[in-house]
Amino acid sequence: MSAAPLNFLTSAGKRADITLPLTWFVLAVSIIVCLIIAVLLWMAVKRRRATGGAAETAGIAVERNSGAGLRWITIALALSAVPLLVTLVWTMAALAHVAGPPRRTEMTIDVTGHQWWWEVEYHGPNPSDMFATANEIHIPVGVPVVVRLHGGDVIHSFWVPQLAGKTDAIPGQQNIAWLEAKRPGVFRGQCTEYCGAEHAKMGFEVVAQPAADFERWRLAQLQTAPPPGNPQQAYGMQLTTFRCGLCHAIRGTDAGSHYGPDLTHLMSRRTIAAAMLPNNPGALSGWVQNPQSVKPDALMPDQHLSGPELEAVTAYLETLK
Ligand code: HEC
Ligand SMILES: [Cu+2]
Repeated sequence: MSAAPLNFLTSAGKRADITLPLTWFVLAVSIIVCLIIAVLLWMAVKRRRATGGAAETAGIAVERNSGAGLRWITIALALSAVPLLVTLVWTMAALAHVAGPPRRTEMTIDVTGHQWWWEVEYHGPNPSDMFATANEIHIPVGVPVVVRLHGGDVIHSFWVPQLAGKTDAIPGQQNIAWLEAKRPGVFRGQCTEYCGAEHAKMGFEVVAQPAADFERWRLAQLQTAPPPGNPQQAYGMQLTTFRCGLCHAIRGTDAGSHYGPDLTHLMSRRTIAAAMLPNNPGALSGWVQNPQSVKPDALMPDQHLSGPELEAVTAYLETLK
């Protein structure tokens, strides 16, 4: 079951724990009700099957219309009200539990939905604790994390089925979601509000880590990019700042735009292009040269670099650990 990354019938988080039993209950009740109706219908048809054509059918209908069945209707209504009532009360209680973040929260992050990727910003007590990343959210295990959701362009929706339900990310408004993972792991998320051509290719991952690993990751993300180590990387850095800095930031270099994903620690991420490609050198240089073939209409144009230019850019990007 864990092989299906968006499987919402397993839970690894506090919020999913609350909604999952309700999901199973409603599913079970629905199946049972459908079965009961099907059986009753089948029995009725079998018992009263007419053999004498239209006249007999009419006769049966008139003959049986004595009002004796009304009692059964009352009983059935009363019976069906019970599971409906249970569902109502349970839903209200579950909503009350998952809606707001718990009172005691230690961490708040900002997540912005863009066509078609996710910007993730971390903060701390000092301005120097702030950094941005993309499409990969790290959280410490067992800590409730408040996620302030924003819409960068159109309405998106933030969903990590194994951790929490859906919350919309709306331009001009701040919605609050929260995540709390029970165990370490990588949990796949997805945009679930149609937001244009590449909506289906707008995924992300939540990486839940033990506190010490998370802290190590956070400190590494705060670093600026290292200087290039050889002439090819230096040439790559020059090209990257010039060609890509219009849209991307690499902290510590002149590339400072936040139009596209922050690339400062690109190589620390498991995937690129909003969880669409594995992050390896082949996929990376393929994406840089021809993003439009992976995600047609993505807001990164094909780059038309020469062979040596692409090699240098890739060599430089690979230093962004
Ligand atoms: C016109 C703006 C623009 C330019 C120029 C541009 N990009 Fe992008 N880039 C984007 C956008 C927007 C995305 C997000 C695309 C998506 O996933 O839908 C992106 C995504 C990426 C990603 C994937 C990042 C991730 O974590 O998923 C990489 C790597 C990347 N660009 C590298 C480059 C390089 C290298 C160059 C220069 C050779 C470049 N880009 C030029 C806008 C741009
Ligand atoms: Cu979408």
